Amino acid sequence: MSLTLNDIKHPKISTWVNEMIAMCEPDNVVVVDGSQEEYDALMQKCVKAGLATPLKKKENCFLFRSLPSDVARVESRTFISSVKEEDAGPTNHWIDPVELKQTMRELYKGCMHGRTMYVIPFCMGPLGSAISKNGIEVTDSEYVVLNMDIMTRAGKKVLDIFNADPNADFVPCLHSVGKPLRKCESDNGIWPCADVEYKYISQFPEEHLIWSYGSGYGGNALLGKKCFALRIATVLARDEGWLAEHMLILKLTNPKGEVKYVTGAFPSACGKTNLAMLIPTIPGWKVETIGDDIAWMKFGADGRLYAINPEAGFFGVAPGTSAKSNKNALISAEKNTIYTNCALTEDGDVWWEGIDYAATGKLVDWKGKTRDAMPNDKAKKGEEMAHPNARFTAPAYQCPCIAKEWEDPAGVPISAILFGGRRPSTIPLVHQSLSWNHGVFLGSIVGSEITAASTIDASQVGKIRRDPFAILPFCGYNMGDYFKHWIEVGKASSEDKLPKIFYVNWFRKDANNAELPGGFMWPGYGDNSRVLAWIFDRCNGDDSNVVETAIGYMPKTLNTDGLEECYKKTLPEILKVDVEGWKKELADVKENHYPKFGAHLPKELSEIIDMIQDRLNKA
Ligand code: GTP
Ligand code: SPV
Ligand code: MN
Repeated sequence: MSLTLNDIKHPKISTWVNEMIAMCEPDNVVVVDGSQEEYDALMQKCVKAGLATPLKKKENCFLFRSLPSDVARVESRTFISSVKEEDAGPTNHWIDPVELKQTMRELYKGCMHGRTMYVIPFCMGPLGSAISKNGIEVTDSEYVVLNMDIMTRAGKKVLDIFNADPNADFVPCLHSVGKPLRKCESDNGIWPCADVEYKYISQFPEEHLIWSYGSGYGGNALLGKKCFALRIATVLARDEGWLAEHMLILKLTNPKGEVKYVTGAFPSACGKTNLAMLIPTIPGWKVETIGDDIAWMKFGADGRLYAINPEAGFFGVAPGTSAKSNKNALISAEKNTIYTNCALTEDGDVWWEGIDYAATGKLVDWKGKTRDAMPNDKAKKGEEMAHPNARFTAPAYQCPCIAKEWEDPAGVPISAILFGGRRPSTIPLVHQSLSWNHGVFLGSIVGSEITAASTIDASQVGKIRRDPFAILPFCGYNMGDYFKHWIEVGKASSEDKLPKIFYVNWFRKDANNAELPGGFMWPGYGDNSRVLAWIFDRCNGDDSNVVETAIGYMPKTLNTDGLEECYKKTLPEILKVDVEGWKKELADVKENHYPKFGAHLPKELSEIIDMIQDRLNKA
């Protein structure tokens, strides 16, 4: 039943695909139909090639192992190739598009020898939504096809949309693992990719075009995700007056049954999936999931922002995921799931650090080495059984707390936007902005410890870097202009209709307090519901539990019923304004962060910083 090139009736797509075939010279071409039979056959091809291991313990689940040089996004090899360097801005890597295309064409020439080219018609967002957008990914990786099947709406149903309308827009996405095979050569069980210096993850913002070469992993290769839904979509959003964001979307229901929708931008591996699937520790409250990584938000006729999740699955961080921390994620990934770079147990299950039970006997680690399981998961950095950025790819519909409206083409109206990151000091547990522009300021100064999701260089992990709006590696244009766009969005509606903006920090540390697991002053996870409850009430205009401080609105206290004693002791400290810390923070923003943006920095943000500095001086 599989589709061929003749099934594509959209002239521009046919022309583009034929050009890619002429350049990449694949042995075969298949148009992906998105059926279960096709998925199963491709998976069997991977198993036969030694690239995938079926998991005896989990229905229709498979484990892949990548190479150590291909375990995460490679930001140093990611390019925003706009015509003018200034349009890429100070935070992106830039190469002139003519030059970059010339370099990459050389690499792409014949790069699919010995391989099949898969043409994947896919839709980001619910089919038929006015907010959704379509793309075509051409790839020589079966792993990519399988992941795209889970992460996007892919196949015939999207091809039908293109075939019905020869003018239907699409974002062309070219991907190759960059490992052509000689005659009779095969991958021989080794994850195909190119050496780091030949990897290129390139976005051409003016053409809405993506070219990716040399990596098969995650956001480098599943081009609907970070490349399209963020780097290209931020450009589309700027031009069309909406927001494309690195944000989870959750549905929050209070004990009275009232509902509010919340989005949250935290940098990679800083808790979006966990918050989106949280099980509240306070009675009567409920969290359901709309999305765990990306939100597209557009104004409705009523002046409110409506969000959709452009994705159809979760590409979630495995380590740290346990029945205690995120049971809903584990259940989502019980069947029909692809695991990458996890450890394999003797009885055919996956294991990772932080799964919260000891493995017994032998484990095959993510590098394929058989080792004795350790009694606990205290592996030294670099010697983990599962790679710190090991992932599961699971269909969203399998999530036990998926909201019934998660595929509503109209999206859900957003009441609150959260920003956050891993900040061991200074930033309190929660504070609310005094205005929209103050909220934009908070987004612009987001900082976090570097995690394994954003680097293949383990020595960088733990250092703090600014990651404005958690979108630093995903913004398709000048970040200063992106700040300006957020200010403009605020002008397009009124404060009462715009979402309220909050800054949260689950990661305050006190290294000297031996009582605290991991040194964290807040338990996080399900207990974050205590913070969400305050945010919910603030969105209802509840002024009964609030103090106006120098840095914004803060709770006097939170619901602490059932909170562990040690955290009752740390709570007052993390609900305080650290005046001296904030003075240093703002000085750092003024001296080291904002100057990068030069004339692109909106004056509104400089005004906010002066205002907060003034308030701190009086505090
Ligand atoms: P990406 O998929 O890379 O964008 O990551 P994410 O933002 O979805 O992060 P995720 O929810 O997967 O969490 C990553 C890591 O942070 C996991 O190891 C979690 O266990 C840990 N984590 C999540 N929430 C909390 C929290 O509230 N407190 C603490 N201490 N750790 C957390
Ligand atoms: C992230 O790094 O923010 C991810 C994983 O969500 S990836 O899809 O690889 O970008
Ligand atoms: Mn992410």
